[in-house]
Order: sequence, then structure tokens, then C-alpha cells
Amino acid sequence: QTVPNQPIECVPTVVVEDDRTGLSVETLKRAFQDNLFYIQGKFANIATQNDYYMALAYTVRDRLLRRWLTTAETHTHQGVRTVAYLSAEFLMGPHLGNNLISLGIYDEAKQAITELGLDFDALLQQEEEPGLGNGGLGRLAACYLDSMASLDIPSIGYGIRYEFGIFDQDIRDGWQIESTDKWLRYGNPWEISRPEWAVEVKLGGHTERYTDENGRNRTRWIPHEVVMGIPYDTPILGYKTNTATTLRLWSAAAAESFDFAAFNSGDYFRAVQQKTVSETLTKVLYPNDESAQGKKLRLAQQIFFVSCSLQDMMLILIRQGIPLEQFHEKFAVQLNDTHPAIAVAELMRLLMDEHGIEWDTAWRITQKTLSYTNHTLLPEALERWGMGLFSTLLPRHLEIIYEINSQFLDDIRRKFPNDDARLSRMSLIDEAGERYVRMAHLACVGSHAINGVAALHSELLKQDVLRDFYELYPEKFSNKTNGVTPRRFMVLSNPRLTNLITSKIGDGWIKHLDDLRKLEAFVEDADFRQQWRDIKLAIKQDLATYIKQVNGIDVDPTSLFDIQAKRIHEYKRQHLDVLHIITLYNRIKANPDVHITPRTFIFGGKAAPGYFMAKLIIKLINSVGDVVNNDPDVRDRLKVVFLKDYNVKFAQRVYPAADLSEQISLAGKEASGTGNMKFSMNGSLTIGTLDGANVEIRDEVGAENFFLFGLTTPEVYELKAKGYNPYHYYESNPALKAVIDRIASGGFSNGDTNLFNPLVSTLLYKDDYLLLADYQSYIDCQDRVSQTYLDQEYWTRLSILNSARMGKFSSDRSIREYCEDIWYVKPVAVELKEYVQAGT
Ligand code: B1H
Repeated sequence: QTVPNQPIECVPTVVVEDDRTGLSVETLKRAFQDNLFYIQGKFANIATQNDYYMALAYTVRDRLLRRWLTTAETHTHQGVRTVAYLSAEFLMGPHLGNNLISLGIYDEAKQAITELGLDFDALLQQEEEPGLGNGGLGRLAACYLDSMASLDIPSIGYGIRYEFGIFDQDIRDGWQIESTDKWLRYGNPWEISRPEWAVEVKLGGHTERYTDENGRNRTRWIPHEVVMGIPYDTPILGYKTNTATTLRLWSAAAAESFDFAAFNSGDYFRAVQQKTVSETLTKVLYPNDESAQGKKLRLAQQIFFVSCSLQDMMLILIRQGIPLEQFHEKFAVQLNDTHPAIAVAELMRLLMDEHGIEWDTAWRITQKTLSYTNHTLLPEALERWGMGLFSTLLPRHLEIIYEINSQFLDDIRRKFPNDDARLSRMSLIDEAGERYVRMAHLACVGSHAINGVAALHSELLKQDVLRDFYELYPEKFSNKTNGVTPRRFMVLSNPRLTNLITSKIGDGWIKHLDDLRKLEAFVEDADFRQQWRDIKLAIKQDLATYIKQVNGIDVDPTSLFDIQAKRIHEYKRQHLDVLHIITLYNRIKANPDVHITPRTFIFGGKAAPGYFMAKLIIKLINSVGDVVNNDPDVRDRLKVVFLKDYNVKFAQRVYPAADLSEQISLAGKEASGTGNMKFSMNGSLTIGTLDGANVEIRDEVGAENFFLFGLTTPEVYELKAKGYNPYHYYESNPALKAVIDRIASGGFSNGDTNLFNPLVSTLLYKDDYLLLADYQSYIDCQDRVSQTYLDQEYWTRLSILNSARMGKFSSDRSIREYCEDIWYVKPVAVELKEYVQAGT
């Protein structure tokens, strides 16, 4: 058999500026028509909107390929260290518009498509986004890929090619209804499969000792099952640079040669059944944002993509003849939370069992290679795996973890003699009751660097969840405050604001977001403020049109657009926002002529399908909306809108339309938040607690330009320590009591007092997230917001200052910090070689 992936000598036959590389309007048009015919196989008269989208997508992809292949070649030849970002989630959002921006041909493409008589925006909207993540954690990974490519950092994202991403959300009778996300239905023009680089992953079975040819004692793993991982590659082009890196996602398939015995013995059925087991592995994303479920299939997904990725990195070195003892010099592997933390044991196993490297060397390589980002303090999100499940699926990894643990505990004993409590707190194995493997502990021990995602969060990690680890290895800890990419969340999503900003300060800010500070010079320019306001109004008008179409609700674009868009979770306190709405409603009911600043309350976000309280909060929002929106006493001054199916594509339309961004989690609960940054960059003001990155946003924009309310983290701890009694707040605050009573008495459920009882009684008798404690402070702050909005000139000043001072929150800044402090990776310039003329 010939080797299919053997490179063959070939003369490049693609000509500079031909139909696959040319960037002019004319070549784009020709390429589009060519792709419609030769790739989609359609005449224009029967082509669908999707055919047009695909033809344009292929036109763009062709233009990425030279940069992509040249980048890979450059990085290989220079032998540089590469960042491997391991994440179970990559929430990429639509590729087409973003790639046009990065290539710098957005306007040319728009002109080409328009001249062909097609609706360019409709083609962009046609793209079904790859929703391969839950929320902030997955979107952060996507922003980091963008920034790494834009900064010319050699990098690769490794993850899972879920066949079904995060579910689609519909709302029926006010309730969330989930349906499967069939994002691959009409094909994915952005990926290229690389079956020739498939690898095998073992699962289950048992281990054996043996003596190798050099007389050394070794271990071999006899699996119960072998699954094949097929890589699918998507190019990630940096903004206006030649660097195009790779997102490599693994799809599971049956290992053909496995269970041949069953085939040969005629057990055809069992052999084929094996195939379906393998293929369920990457079927679906677990939709439980911030809650670990302990399901076997989830652990199988984790070892699957981690093993595929580490094997892939090793193959890259082996192909170049680089010894694996240099693994850590060639790769910096970042663990995006503990979902890939099994990498600690898997890297050890591969180095020792598969490549014959000794324990001590393997351990040194592992620690120098890996680093770990923690994204949450919530106890329910900290991953631990039951021993039974773990040993059944990963018998060899468990042995390795036991050995790591035994050396680790010896280390602690040396540094903290006679401290058994510390040993059991820190052990990789939780032995309090049923035994569990603690993944965060494994990640901490196996990494040389550990970081949180905002200053407050990193401090709380050191004081609280990872305190013992900080005492043992203080040098490993640092903070890396999150950031977001201004390419997608300003340039692409807010072209009007982008053009205005660029007309004043040039376009340097897109790569150097600190340059936005130059806008401060225009705050006192009344014309500029007018333009700024006109743009915000036009964007709000667009969203109002959308809301009318989808929700059938009329909203006033001049009203204050007050938006909370994020996953639905009790700690994020969407229901605190609802308590405010009802407070205003009660004021109107008490006196219909009361002065009210008109507001449109907009919510978006998905609830985990098994999270009853979150789903009930969605129902409450919609129920309150039904009453408020239709009560004649309200006189359209308040509107409540729940936007269904909030995803990246839709988020891009929402951030620019906000006047007020709700960042109201209980202090100490939101690790960072990133939506807070996206809103503020687009000129929204923030009402928020001192939580996550809000703290730093407020520091940057100035306390006078930020609506702060609520308890601080130390106050939260103190209140809980002395015994928190929510009922006391209810009893002693008449406005609050009236709000709760209106819900409890069926005021939003046609008299049904049962429907919202779980919510009401949780608030009155438990209230873990201290809504009642923060209620009055929130309402007072919202009253200040309403007052401030009446002075539009003043409000606009604040809006401009918010954008102007957001430079810190570019993901470029975050990535530079990771490169300097954790990865030790430097930029590499990619130069495009001239193509040879065809036929020469
Ligand atoms: C964040 C998660 C998360 N933190 C478990 N943790 C998941 C945990 O499917 N799971 O099992 C999925 C997601 N996500 C978020 O990360 C934080 O809540 C945000 O505050 C933060 O901004 C974001 C990025 O760091």
C-alpha cells in the first residue's frame, strides 16, 4: 500500500492575484460565481440562500489557505515553542464576517455581493454558528485564539468536534424548550478533515507489568475499547497579519481494526455495534454551565480529546525527528479549567508507557509543559470523579495518579510535618466518604503555573479554594484578567461606532485598544456626542425592529435599553433584575402618574436543561413581561422582553444596543465575566457589584462613571458567618415585601400561587445569593440610573468615557501576559512567498 500522506514534489500552479487569491471586487465576484457552480453545483436560478453563503464562504476560505499553510510551514521550520490551548469548549461564533474583517476585504466582499444583486447581510446571517461551548469559558477560548493569531503567536486550539453543540432554545408559554443544534446539517465550509492524522485512544480494560528488551520494568494497558480520533482543522486568521493558526477539533470514530476477532468469528452485529459506541463519544456538548455532573461519557470525552491532542503534538515532533525529552521546549499546554486536567496523567502515561521515558524525566517534562486556568469558585462546578467510574474507564491513569499523589503527599509531609488535616485536604483523592479523584488538585500539582481570570478571583483562589496549594507553591500563582477581542465585538458587530471612532482617531485602536483613550479628547465636542447618540439610537432601532418581528412586542427605541444577557444562573441573579421591574410596576400601580424613566428590560440566555430554578426564572421573566407589557396603566413606559436563543451571532447585535449593562452577580461568585467588557466597549454603562472583572472595569472607567451597588465579598462572608436571615429583610422593607407578595399571590401567574413558590420560598428562607440583602441598594442605584438617563448629554459623556477607557480588556493584553509569565512564547512573523507563475 502506498503511504497516502507522503508529500510529493509539486510546482505551485496558483498565480498571484488569481481567482483564488485576488482581493479585488472583480476577482471576488468571479470566484463567487465559480464556487457556486463548481462547489455547490448550482445554476443561479435554483441556488438557495445557503448555496450563496457557501459560495462566499469558500471564496473566503481560498484566500486563507496560502496564509494558513505558510504559517504552519514557518512555525515548523523555525522550531519555535507553540501554545496548545486545550479546551472542551470553543464558542467560535460565525466565521464569515470575522474572516472578511481579518483579511481586510469586508467592504470589497460586500460590494461584490451587492453588485451581483444579492443581500450581503442576509448571507452573513445565513451562517449557522458552531455553538461548541456553553458561555464565557468557551467564548474566552475563541477570543484567545483570535488574539494569539493576531499577535503572531505560534498556537493551536485543541478541542472536541461535537456533532451537536449547545441546544437551540425556544420559548413556549414562557418556558424554555430545548432542541438539538444540527449545525453541521448543511455542511461546514470552514473545516478540513485530516483522516490521515487520525490517532487511537484506549478506554477501559486493565494493566499488566512486563520487562522490556532492556530489562526494565514497564506497564502496558490492555484496553476494553479503542476509539479513533479524526482531526478537523479550521483556520484562524489573525487581524491584518499573515499568521493563520489552527483550531483542531477531534471527532470520534470506530477503530476499524479493533474487535476484528468479532468480525472473523462471524459476530458481525457486535462488531458494528462497537462502532455506534465510539461514535456517541463526540455526539453532544454537555450543556451544564458551571456544574459538574460526574457522567461517564463526559470523562470519556475529556480523555478522548486530551489523548488525541497530546499524541498529535508528539507526532508533530516525531515527524521532525525531535526527541520527546524536548516536549516542554516545543509546547506550552494551557488547561482551560479542569476539563482537560487528565492531561497530567495522560502526558505521563504517553511519555513512560508508550515512549519509554523514566518517571522523573517524564514528571519534569509534564510540569514544565502544563499550566492551569481556574474559572470558577462555585463548589458545584469543581470536577471530581467517583473512583468506581474512574478506575473502570482509566485504570492506568489511576495508577499514575496514585503514584503522583504518594510523592506529592511526601512533599507536603516534609514541608508541613504532623499536619494530617492538611494531607487529607490536599490529597488528589477525596477520602471523606465515597472516594473521588479531585481534578483541580491534579491540575495544580501537574502544572508550573496556576491562574485565576480576574484580580478578585485570583485573590479568592489563594485565600479560599486553593489556599493550601498557594501555601505550598506560592510561586505558581498569578492573575490573568480576561479580555475579549475588539475585532469581533466592536469592528464586526458595531460597524457604525467603529467608523465614527476611526474617523476621529484612526484605526490603530483595533490592534492597540489602549488607543481608545484618544477619544477622551472628544468628550466635550457636542457634534461628536450627537453622532455618538445618533448611532446608539439607530442600533436600538434595529433591535426594536427585530423584537417586533420575533417577540411581537413594540418597544420605544428612545427608552433606556437595560440588558442582561448571559447564561441563566441563580448566582448571576437575573431574578434581582426582575425584582426591580416589579418594584417599578408597583409604583405605577400605586400611582399611575408617577414619574418613570421609560425602560426596556431585555433578557437573553439559556438555562441548563436540568436546572429547574433557572428555567423557572425564565418563566418568571416572561410572565412578568406578559403582565407589564399589557397593563394600560403602564402606558408603554416599561417593556420586558426575553430574547430567545441567545448565542454569539445574536450577542453581536445585542451588545451595541445597550444603554445599561446588568452585571449584578453576588460579590465573590462571578469569576470574571466577559459580557461586562463587551457591553462597556460599545458604550454601555454598567450597573454592577464589586465582583469579577467589574472591579477592574470600574477602576479603569472611574468610579463616577459606573453604577455600583451591593455588598462586597468580605461583607458577604461576614453576613453569612453571623447568620443570614432573608426573611428579616422581607419583613422590614415594605417595597420589597410588596414585590415578593405580588409574585407569591399569583400576580404574574393568573392567581396560581404554586407556580413561583419554589422561587419565592428559596428567596425568603434560603437566599444563598443574598438577593434580599442587596435589594435596597440595587433599587437605589437603579433610581440613580433613571435620573442620570434623563440628562442625555451627561449620559453620552459617560458612554464615551466607558468605551474610551476599555483598552485593558482587549484579549490581546491578556495573551501578552500569558506569553510573558506562563508560556514563554514569542511572536513569529510569517512571510508570504511569491507564487510561481503557472507553467514555469
Ligand atoms: C466559567 C465555567 C464552566 N467558569 C463548567 N466555569 C462547565 C464550568 O460544562 N461545564 O462543566 C462549563 C463552564 N464557566 C466562566 O468562565 C465564569 O463563570 C465567568 O465568570 C468567566 O468570565 C468565564 C471565562 O473565564
